[in-house]
Amino acid sequence: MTARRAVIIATGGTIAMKYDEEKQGLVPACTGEDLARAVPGLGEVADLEFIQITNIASCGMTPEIMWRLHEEVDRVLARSDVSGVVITHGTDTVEETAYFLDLVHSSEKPVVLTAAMRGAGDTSPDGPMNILCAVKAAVSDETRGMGVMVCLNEILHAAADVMKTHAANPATFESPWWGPVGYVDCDRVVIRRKPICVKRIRPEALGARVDIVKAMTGSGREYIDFAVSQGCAGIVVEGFGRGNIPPGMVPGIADAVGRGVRVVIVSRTLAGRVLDVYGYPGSVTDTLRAGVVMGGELSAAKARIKLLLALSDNPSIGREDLQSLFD
Ligand code: DAS
Repeated sequence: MTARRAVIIATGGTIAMKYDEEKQGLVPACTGEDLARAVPGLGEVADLEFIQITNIASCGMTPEIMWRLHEEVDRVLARSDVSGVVITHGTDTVEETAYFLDLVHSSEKPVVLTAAMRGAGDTSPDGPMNILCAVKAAVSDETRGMGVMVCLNEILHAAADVMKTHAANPATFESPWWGPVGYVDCDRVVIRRKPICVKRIRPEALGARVDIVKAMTGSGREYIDFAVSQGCAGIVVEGFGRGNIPPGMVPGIADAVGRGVRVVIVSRTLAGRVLDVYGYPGSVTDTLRAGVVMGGELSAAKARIKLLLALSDNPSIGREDLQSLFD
């Protein structure tokens, strides 16, 4: 049988970092190829190719780099000799890049993002096992049609659900309320559920600015006005509970919508839908009157990615069409 082929696209992250005396901390030090070559047995799982897109901490990730990744992924997955793609990334923002790539994904072949909480030179680094599992998942028949996933700690998460939940512990990634989609065992990849209702958005280029404004107790309209003044085409407002916000923010939202800015409300809770169950000032009933779209179960970071792609695809998308994308 011909060996399976995976392409590893490296972007940086702690997985590729080592301690630097001069800088007094972990800094990028290894390429994707360096990392893969140090994983025992990886060559028996698949033939590998390497692309180094960046070597940055993922706090420096941008939508533009995500777009470049998307173009590389499309190009690589169009090849008949490639079974899947692995992307190495920092853990801080991997859930955003994964979600971006999932929304624009168009192949039956999987993309698996992996990362590490410990540096490549640390005692007991988690990177090597994570890379091994990610490559196994990327070339497995079981993951065809699963879209984009994140794999750490032998666990596979759907891009839409995964979240970094702990600042330091290697068991940081969870899919709150829904759980993982599967796991990578020694002998095979086990899939327990498949993502459903993924609405894909494939703009021809990125062309919109979308910012997040977080509601605070006592917030007024200032940060909404600021986002509008910066030329945002969309704003994601992270509210409380069912999506309720301080009443003082609502006039700013109504004015923003009046100027053609799309405003999506999400919740700072880990799970559950934004909904118009209350009738008081600042409730979703109130902000719906002001013209917002309800962001469903998405985190602010992921809703921002979705709104960015939707507005890039169609800058004049109607409110109803936008709402149906978030439903
Ligand atoms: N250094 C951080 C990052 O690049 C954290 C990590 O990768 O674990 O996101």
